[in-house]
Amino acid sequence: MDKRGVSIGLPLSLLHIMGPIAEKYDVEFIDRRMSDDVPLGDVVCVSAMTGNQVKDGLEVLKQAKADDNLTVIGGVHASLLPDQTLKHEDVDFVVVGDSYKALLECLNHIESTGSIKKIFRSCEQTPEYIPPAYSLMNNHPSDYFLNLYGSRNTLSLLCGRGCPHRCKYCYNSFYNKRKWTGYSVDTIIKRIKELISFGAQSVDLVDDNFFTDRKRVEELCNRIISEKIEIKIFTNCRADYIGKFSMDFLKLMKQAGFNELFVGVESGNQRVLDLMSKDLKIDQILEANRKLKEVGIRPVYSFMCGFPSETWEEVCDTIDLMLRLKKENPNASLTSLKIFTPFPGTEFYDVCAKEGMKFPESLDGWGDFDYNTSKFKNDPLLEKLSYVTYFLDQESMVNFTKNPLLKLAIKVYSKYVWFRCRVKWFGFMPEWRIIKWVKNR
Ligand code: B12
Ligand code: SF4
Repeated sequence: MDKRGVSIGLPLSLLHIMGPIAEKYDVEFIDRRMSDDVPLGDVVCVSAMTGNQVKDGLEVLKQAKADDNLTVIGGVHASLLPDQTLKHEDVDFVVVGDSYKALLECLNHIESTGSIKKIFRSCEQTPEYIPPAYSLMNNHPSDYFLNLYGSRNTLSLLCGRGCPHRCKYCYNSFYNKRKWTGYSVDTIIKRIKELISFGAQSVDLVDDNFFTDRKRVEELCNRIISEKIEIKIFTNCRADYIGKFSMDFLKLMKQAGFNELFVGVESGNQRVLDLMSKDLKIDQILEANRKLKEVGIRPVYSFMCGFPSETWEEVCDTIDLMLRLKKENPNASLTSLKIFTPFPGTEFYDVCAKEGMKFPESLDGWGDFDYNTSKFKNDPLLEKLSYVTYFLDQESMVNFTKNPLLKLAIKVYSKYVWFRCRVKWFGFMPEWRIIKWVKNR
């Protein structure tokens, strides 16, 4: 749990690079999501993705500069906008990309010259695999148990980087240049056993695209089964991949512990899917749904709306697809219809900028860039939909409470939302404010 009582995953970003750094330097590791401590040291390194992590990171960097220390920032945000990031008065160095070697180079530079304001870039084609340095943490890995998909003791694990696809809302084309690197089955098995030794009952694979190499997954499943490793595995998978997988392969996955798959459907309209270069057909989504139903792997489908040029009729196609997927596979879980936010380093970011959307011009501004407030379309109807569509998935909502009266109310309201979505009646809808209030409490 973090300071606010929200469950958070292992801090893999720094754990995956700090091992070799700790062999040469004294490293103190602070997870600011868990503690208010401010790092003390000659060099303070921060990792942040766009948004509130940047904001929190800047507080740390400011304090470090006030204490006369040098500062380094790395991670997704700094890698996507290195020049702008370096301009910040509290940032001395930016490290771009995945490699610990670039950070070592930066630290060597500090030792040898001491001059500041420089960007160090990872030049490796395939970054070397560095095991997460759990021993550097002040916390035990079990403090990072996630309560995901009905399994309480879930720990995060990275089995590879990158993705060969080109979705315009995703950082991959820019950050990973559409390249994929997968770690070996031996490495993954070793890491899974290690997480089990920490008490994990399930793992959340945080890869961009875990299924890029189907043969590797097959080998992994066979190893898990033959070594009788008791673990549940959660990760995401493209619908077109599932459509192409044989039933035998899906059964093997299920036997190995893949009980749920997160599937990014995004839109129910072919033009919009093509617009975002999703390279996915509606038929493939329906086929994936049929196969997952047959094999008994529960899909969790996600959806977005509010893309540049998307019409209301196209949003309605997505609502229709949400209803159809759930109807044809009642075991499926639906996320609510999320409103699209363009992140830096994606093709849609440039599209939205051309369409007139204003983006922060400084690192401070990116700290306030929030997926709740920085949408391309600020359409009140879409906002209402993003809240009420939580209730299309009655089973998931009902599980949020033990109160039988509340459960009954959710069931009744869920039927009402289904009716609204079926006939596309989104007129008088005062209840969305209550849902918003409860959700953001
Ligand atoms: C797990 C995850 C989460 C978790 C939290 C993760 C966390 N660390 O706090 C949760 C579910 C909470 C989450 C939420 C969100 N996420 Co997220 N998430 C991921 C995911 C799947 C894995 C992150 C991870 O652990 N990666 C593994 C580590 C090892 O990789 P890494 O962080 O890139 O670190 C490497 C390098 O960047 C570098 N590095 C990192 N830090 C540093 C620091 C220094 C000093 C140096 C030298 C190097 C360095 O070295 C590391 C090792 O190679 C990534 C996608 C991915 N596969 O990475 C998306 C991703 C990071 N998330 C993303 C987004 C958009 C979001 C949300 C906005 C989504 C949403 N709409 O709700 C929110 C925002 C949360 C916030 N601002 O706080 C985007 C980030 C885009 C961006 N511009 O920052 C990503 C890339 C997904 C994507 N395909 O676009 N997320
Ligand atoms: S959204 Fe998924 S499939 Fe598309 S580029 Fe990103 S990781 Fe790959």
